[in-house]
Amino acid sequence: MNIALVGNPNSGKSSLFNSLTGLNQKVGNFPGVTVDKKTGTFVLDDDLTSTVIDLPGTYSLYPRRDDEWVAYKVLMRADKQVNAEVILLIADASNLKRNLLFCSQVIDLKYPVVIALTMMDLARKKGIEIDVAGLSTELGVPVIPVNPRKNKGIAALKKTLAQTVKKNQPLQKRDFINNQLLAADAIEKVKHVLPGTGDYEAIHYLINHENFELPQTINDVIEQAEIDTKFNPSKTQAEEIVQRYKRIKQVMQQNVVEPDPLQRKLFTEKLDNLLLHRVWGYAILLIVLFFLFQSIFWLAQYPMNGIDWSFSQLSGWLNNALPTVWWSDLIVNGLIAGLNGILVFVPQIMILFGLITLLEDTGYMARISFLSDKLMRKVGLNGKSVMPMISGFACAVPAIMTTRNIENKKERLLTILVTPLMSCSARLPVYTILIALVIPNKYYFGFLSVQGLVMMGLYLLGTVMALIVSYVFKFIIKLKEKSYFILELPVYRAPRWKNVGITMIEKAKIFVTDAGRVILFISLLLWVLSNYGPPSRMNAVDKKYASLTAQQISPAQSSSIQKQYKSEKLQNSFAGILGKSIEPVIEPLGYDWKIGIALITSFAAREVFVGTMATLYSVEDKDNSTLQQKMQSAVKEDGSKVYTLPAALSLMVFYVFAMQCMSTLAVVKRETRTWKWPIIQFIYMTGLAYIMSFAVYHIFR
Ligand SMILES: Nc1nc2c(ncn2[C@@H]2O[C@H](COP(=O)(O)OP(=O)(O)OP(=O)(O)O)[C@@H](O)[C@H]2O)c(=O)[nH]1
Ligand SMILES: [Mg+2]
Repeated sequence: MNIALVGNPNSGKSSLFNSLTGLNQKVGNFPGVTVDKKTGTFVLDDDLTSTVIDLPGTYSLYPRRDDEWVAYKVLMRADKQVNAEVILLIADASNLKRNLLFCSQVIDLKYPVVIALTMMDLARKKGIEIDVAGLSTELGVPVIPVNPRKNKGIAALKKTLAQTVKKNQPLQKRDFINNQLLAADAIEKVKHVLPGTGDYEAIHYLINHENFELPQTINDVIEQAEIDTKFNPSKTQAEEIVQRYKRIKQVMQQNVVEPDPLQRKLFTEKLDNLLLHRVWGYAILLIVLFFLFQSIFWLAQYPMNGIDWSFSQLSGWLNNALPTVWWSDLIVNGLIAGLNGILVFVPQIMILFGLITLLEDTGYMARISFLSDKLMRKVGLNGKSVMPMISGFACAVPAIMTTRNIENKKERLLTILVTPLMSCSARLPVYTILIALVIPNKYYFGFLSVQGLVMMGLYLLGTVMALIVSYVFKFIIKLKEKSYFILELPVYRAPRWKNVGITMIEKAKIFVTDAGRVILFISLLLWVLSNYGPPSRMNAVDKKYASLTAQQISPAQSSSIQKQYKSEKLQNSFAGILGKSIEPVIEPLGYDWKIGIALITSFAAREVFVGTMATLYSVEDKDNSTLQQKMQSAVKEDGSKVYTLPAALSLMVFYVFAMQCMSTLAVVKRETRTWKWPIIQFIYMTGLAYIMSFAVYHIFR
């Protein structure tokens, strides 16, 4: 049995989905969190297992955005993967009137329906009283109050669902409104070619038939019917809404007692007076963002140092314990170094995701959208672009998917194009290690960390560039469509700490497994590439040093010769040859061939940078020093330092702008349905990276 969960955005669908299935579908206090379908199963009754499908929120059956289309297609039986047999409708009791519009539309589609009434606690606070039994009689479907946040009412809901599923409840005869009145003749013609279609469903076929992949013959008949009956879609829609609200008004009058709207001021409204204030609102916003970044850097440093220290202990111990054979080198310098490179960033990623979840869960994210709409509009974006952009600080892939809730096509495209400029968590490791190399670890006033400020500067650089790029593209991309910004501001809610905790752990897991796999694979590959080379060249190096070490020398000389030997071997290895071959291109940016290797490996995914460095430096050097110490002492052939301030800054800037992520390109292709935009994105971002790094290197030199 398939049960589809539908309802208005932010009404608690995903929360209920989680309560039913025990899964952890993403929940957030922001309309438009779910943008795709997600399936789970649960035991409905002793002997009955059901599948539930969580869907994006929809305000009405007239979809405007891509995410609304997902739910609409399921409801119109036009989604081949989902066959919804029972509809679990979610209605927000604190906004009943608006929610009933959608409910009444779904009821008229003639599905077996059960309504779950969420937010009863909020409705009560607002002073709204609902006669649930009366409402159920009036609508002709079961209505069950639930609170998925507190897991209340779930048992009763399951029982009712089981009854509905089992007894195959006779469907309502009477429509909520008389749909026949809207376009009787046209409806009859549709029903003639699509037998078994309900009146209201027929209206939707008339309006949206091109989107349902119907056979051409049927499409032709429908189009002919429209012409013959002079069917006017927008007039029909408008009339339908008026009719529905008329009836909803009656239903509300009979079953709902609403307080005088002026009487009570909710906590949310009082708080919004401050947080959306013309001056204070923006000041608070800046402070919030400031603390967001400071805390990522500041809070995470302790666990990070701990992890780094443990790994250097571990590899020191292994170095002594393992016999000196080729695979011990692979384990210590390939595997362990690669693992260290992954795990050390887990604290920062967890903190970043935790804080973003907190912003979303409390409802403040929606206020950020609201406050920034004006600025965003100037550069061709929209207040709704802010949520994807801030999520882009974590990872561009899910962020680009959330752009589905932007109505305007051009604004959505611009948001997709610039979101990867927001510094994602994969860049964090690169920034962290480079900052530690060249920026002093000093504090102003005891808490303002200089390193933290530079970090913030990098994030800001990406953000400002995103706005500039959008502004430029706004003039280049020709796509005209009316733009509007409608975002429902959700009420403030206490964050659910469990949700925050789960998100943090989930994201850490995903990072360690997904990124980890890539990093480990590339680390190992790199270890091979940097230990082996064309035999002729490697042999020549071997020979040269064999004769050198044969001479009588002091131990100090011998160790320095050993180092030179290893370094020369690395240069002649496959990796070395690769890095050397791109050296001419990157030299103007201040990089050496080792950085060149890192740039090549991190074109698939940026996370690989640190692992690459770890592998490259450990091939040359076998001391137990940390990667940072090794990089610190790295020198070029002429003896000058590799990681000077200009070179490191230039490299940071390169990582701010360059498009080095296959997954992002793939998701952009999927969302824009063409290769054109990912290709443009790749070219403009990489070009920008090159030019900006060049400029930075030459300014600071
Ligand atoms: N007070 C209260 N809050 C609730 C209740 N049900 C859900 N919430 C909260 O409402 C917010 C939205 O919940 P979601 O489950 O993400 O809503 P959704 O319908 O899936 O939203 P979209 O995916 O954006 O359409 C979350 O902050 C929940 O914790 C309820 O019964 N009472
Ligand atoms: Mg959801």
